[in-house]
Amino acid sequence: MHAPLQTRTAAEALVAQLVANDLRHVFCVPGESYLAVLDALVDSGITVTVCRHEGGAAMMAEAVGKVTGRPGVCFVTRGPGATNASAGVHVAQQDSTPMILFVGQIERAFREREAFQEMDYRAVFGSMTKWTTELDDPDRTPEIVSRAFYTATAGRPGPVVIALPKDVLKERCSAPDVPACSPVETAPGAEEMAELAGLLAEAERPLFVVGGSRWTEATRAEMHDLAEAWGLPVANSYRRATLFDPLSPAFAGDLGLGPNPKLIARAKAADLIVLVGGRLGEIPSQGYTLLDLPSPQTKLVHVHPGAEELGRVYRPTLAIHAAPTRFVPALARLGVAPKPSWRAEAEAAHADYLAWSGTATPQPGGVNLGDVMIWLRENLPDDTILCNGAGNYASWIHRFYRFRRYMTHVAPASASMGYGMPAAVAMKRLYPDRPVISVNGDGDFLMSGQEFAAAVQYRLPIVVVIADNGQYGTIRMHQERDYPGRVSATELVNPDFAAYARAFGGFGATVERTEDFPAAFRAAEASGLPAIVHLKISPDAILPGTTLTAIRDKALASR
Ligand SMILES: Cc1ncc(C[n+]2csc(CCOP(=O)(O)OP(=O)(O)O)c2C)c(N)n1
Ligand SMILES: [Mg+2]
Repeated sequence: MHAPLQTRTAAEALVAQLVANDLRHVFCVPGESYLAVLDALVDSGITVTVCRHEGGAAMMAEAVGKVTGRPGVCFVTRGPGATNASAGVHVAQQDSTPMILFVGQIERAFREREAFQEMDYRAVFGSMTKWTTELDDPDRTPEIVSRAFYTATAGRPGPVVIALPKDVLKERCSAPDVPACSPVETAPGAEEMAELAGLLAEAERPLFVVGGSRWTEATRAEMHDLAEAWGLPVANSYRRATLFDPLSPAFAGDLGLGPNPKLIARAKAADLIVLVGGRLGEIPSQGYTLLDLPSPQTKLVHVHPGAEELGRVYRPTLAIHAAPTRFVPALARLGVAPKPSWRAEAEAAHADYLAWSGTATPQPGGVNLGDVMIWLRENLPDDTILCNGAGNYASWIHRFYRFRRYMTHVAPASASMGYGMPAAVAMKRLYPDRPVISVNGDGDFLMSGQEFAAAVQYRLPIVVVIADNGQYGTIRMHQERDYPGRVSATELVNPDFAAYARAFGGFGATVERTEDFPAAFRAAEASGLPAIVHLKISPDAILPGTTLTAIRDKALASR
C-alpha cells in the first residue's frame, strides 16, 4: 500500500525510504540543519548511534556498508560536519563500499550567498563519490533516496552524498515509497567463460587473487570448495583477508603490505593470474611492480563488477565484467580438468604461508606484537571481529592473525588512520553477540579515540588494544630510510591510555611484558565495559622483520 499522500514531510518520506530498504542503523552527529530528519527517526525503528566526530560517524557507516554489502548511512550537518565526514567518504571510495552520506544544507532561498556554513557539495565531494546531489523538490525524496541505494551498490560500489536543504525537509511530500533496492548483479557471458576455460587449460602455474567488494559468505564458500577441489592457489588482496580462510590448503597468502617474499616470487612466476573482484591497486601490486603496466606479460584475467575498472590500469588478456557473486558460480560450472601442477603449487604456497605466519619474529622491547596476535588467534572465537586503522602495528595483524570467517576483519584498504575505534563501535552495534576488538597504533587511536565515549554511552563491551610505540612509526620508518637520523615530526608524547579508558567510564590496563597480555585481555573482557589494553611497544620494533636501528644503519651505510 502506498503511504497516504501529503500527510508526511520530505524528512519523514526520506526516513520511510530508508526503512523500505530495511536499514537498521544510522550514525550521526546532529545539526540544526536536519532537525526534521532527527525527529522522523524517533518513531522509525532505526537505531541511531550518535558520535563525537563526523569522521567517526562516517567511518562507522562505511564499516556497516563494508560488512553487509548494503549502504551504510550517515547523517551530518552542513559545512564543517560535511568536511569532517569526508574522512569516511574517502574510505568508502577507495574500499569500493556502498555508503550514503546525508548532509544538512542551508535553505534554498539563501543559496549562493555563502550563507552560514554553506558549501557546494557537488564541488566538494564530486571527485570522491559516485554521485553527489541536492534534494530540491520534496516530492522527489523517495526517487532520490532509492537511486542513492542503487548507485551506491551497483557496479563498483562507492559513496553517494545527498545534501538536504532545511526547508525542503519540512515541506510536504506527496510521492509514495519506492520498493527496496534490489542489487544489480552482473553475470559473466558464456563466451568469456569459455575463453577463461581455454586459458586455464593452458596454465601450469595459475594464481587466483581475490579482492574488492561484492562478495557474500556463500560466494566465498563456493570459491573455497572450488579452489580446494581443483587445487588452485588463492591469495587475497590488500585488506581482503576475510575472503579466504588462511587455513584452507588452497590459501597462498596475503598479497598486501609487507607480504611474504615467497608469495611475490610465486605471483611473478605465475603464468596466469585471475584477479577476482579487486583492482590490483598500488598496495597489492607492490607499487605497480608485480605486473608490467599497462600490458602485463603474464596472462591476466580481470573479473570486476565495474566495467570502467576493466582496462583502466592493466590491459587484461581477458576482461570479465561480473560481480564475484555471479562469476564464482559460473567458474564452478566450467568443465575444467585440474592439473597436478596446480595442486603442487597450492601446497607449496600454503606451506610457505604457514611457515611465514607460524611463530612470532623476535622483537626488541617487552611486548612482542607478533606473540600478542598469535595469542589472540589461538584464543578468540572464529566469529570475533577485529577492526583496525593504519600504522606499522597492522603488519603484525596481517602476518600473524588469522581471519577464519567472512568479514571478521574490518579495516580500510585506503589505510586511513583513526578507523579502528569507530569501526568497532559500529560492529558491536550491529552484532552485539559477537566479540569485537579494535587494534590501534598510538597515533592512529587518537585520531578518533573520542568515539570510545560512544562505546561507553551504548555500553558496548569492546576491547581496544593500543600498540603504543610513542611515534608515528610508519612515517618514522620512511624517515629513517630516506633521511636517516633526522627525526622530524614523528615523535609523540602520549597519555596514559588505561587512565583515558577509566576517565570515560571504561576499563583500562597497561601491559609492559608479553606474558602479561593474556591476563590483561581477559580482565578487559571480564569487566563487561568498553576497555583499553595499552601495550608498551619499543619504538625500535618497527616491523616484524627488522628494527628502526637496522633501517637507519643501512641507510647511513649506503650514503
Ligand atoms: C588520516 C591519515 N593521516 C595520515 C596518514 C599517514 N600515516 C600512515 S601510518 C602513520 C603513522 C601511524 O602511527 P601509529 O598509529 O602510531 O602506528 P605505528 O606506525 O607507530 O605502529 C601516518 C601518520 C594516514 N595513513 N592516514
Ligand atoms: Mg605508533
